[in-house]
Amino acid sequence: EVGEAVPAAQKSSWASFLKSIASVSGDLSSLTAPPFILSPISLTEFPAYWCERPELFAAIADATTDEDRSVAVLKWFISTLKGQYTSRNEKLGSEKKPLNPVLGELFYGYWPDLNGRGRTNLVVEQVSHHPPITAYYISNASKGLYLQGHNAQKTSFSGGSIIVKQLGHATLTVDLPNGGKEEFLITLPRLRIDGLWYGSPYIELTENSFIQSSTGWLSTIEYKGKGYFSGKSHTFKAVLSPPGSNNAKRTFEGLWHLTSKDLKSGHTFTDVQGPKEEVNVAVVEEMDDWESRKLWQHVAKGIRDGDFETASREKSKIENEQRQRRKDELAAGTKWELKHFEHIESDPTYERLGRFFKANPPTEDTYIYRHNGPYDEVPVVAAA
Ligand code: CLR
Repeated sequence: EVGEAVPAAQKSSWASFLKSIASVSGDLSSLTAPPFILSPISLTEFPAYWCERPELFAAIADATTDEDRSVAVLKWFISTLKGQYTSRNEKLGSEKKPLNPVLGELFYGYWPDLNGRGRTNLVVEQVSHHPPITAYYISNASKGLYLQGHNAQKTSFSGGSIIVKQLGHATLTVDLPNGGKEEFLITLPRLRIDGLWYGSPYIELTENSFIQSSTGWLSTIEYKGKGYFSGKSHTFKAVLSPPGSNNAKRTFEGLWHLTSKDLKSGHTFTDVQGPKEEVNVAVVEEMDDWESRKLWQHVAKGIRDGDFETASREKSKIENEQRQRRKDELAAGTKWELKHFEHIESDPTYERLGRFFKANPPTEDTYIYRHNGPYDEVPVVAAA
């Protein structure tokens, strides 16, 4: 029988949802799911997971050698995985179906300057609705750190699990003390969503992802889950190789949701058991109408209160308004303008750095930040 974690009244609806996933491959965002699996949080909030340990992000700027900088980037990256991939289980009881952002939806936030780590700002914009694509920019200007990325997903169904191929990538630019810049290309792991049959989905990461520095240092991260051969869930092994070589100079291994070790020294590499810092956002009353938590507030309240009639009525309002907008644009021959990002067909950083490790695909598009977010300082014009 389906779903020990599924409320009795929703079992048949969960079964048909699973069937529809199996047949509709590609984009799950528009499938109707039973209420128990709905999350009140929009996908535009997800880029905040990149910076919930702001001191690890800031620490990238303190590294003094190319090798150490690549190690610091890897350490920060691995330390984000717990938040990215297990936090809904902790907060909401299982992985859930996030709200599907509307075109132009925004999410702004920041982490304050504490203990000399500098302030980190976040700007997110939904740059496509169909297929859903989310662009983001995270910057700590006082440390000279700029992360730009976008993500989309291609889903399929296999062996009772949802397989999610992440499309998109991130680039991290680091201002160096000598006035130069170092760039990192960050690719994203593949996800498998297990536990569907029982109605308690959770994510396992699979295959590889890469972090390629413009200095030539490359981190190759391999992900494994609970396997046939005594493997534990959320296992990773990362190998750091120097410019022009495939040989491991450093190896890091462990569980990305708990701790890992630097195999050379035997010291702890990552430890994410301590608390993380959620992003700070404005109060809803002061938000722009397009900001996620304001836009979805009534839907989210309905979901949280278990009032799914209100949730679905409010959701329809938003969707109808969007449909009308698209019709009006078509009639007027205009098109929706992105607010904070500019789309370009091929990302030169991706192509240049991707060549080092034969990135697949060899080119990708990107969204360039316009530096016009609410927390970007107005440049000071020097007095004459
Ligand atoms: C978005 C980008 C983040 C990491 C991340 C984590 C969870 C992923 C999400 C991404 C994309 C949407 C996602 C979600 C888990 C479940 C959800 C794949 C990659 C799908 C659309 C919902 C499936 C529905 C079942 C839970 C029933 O950096």
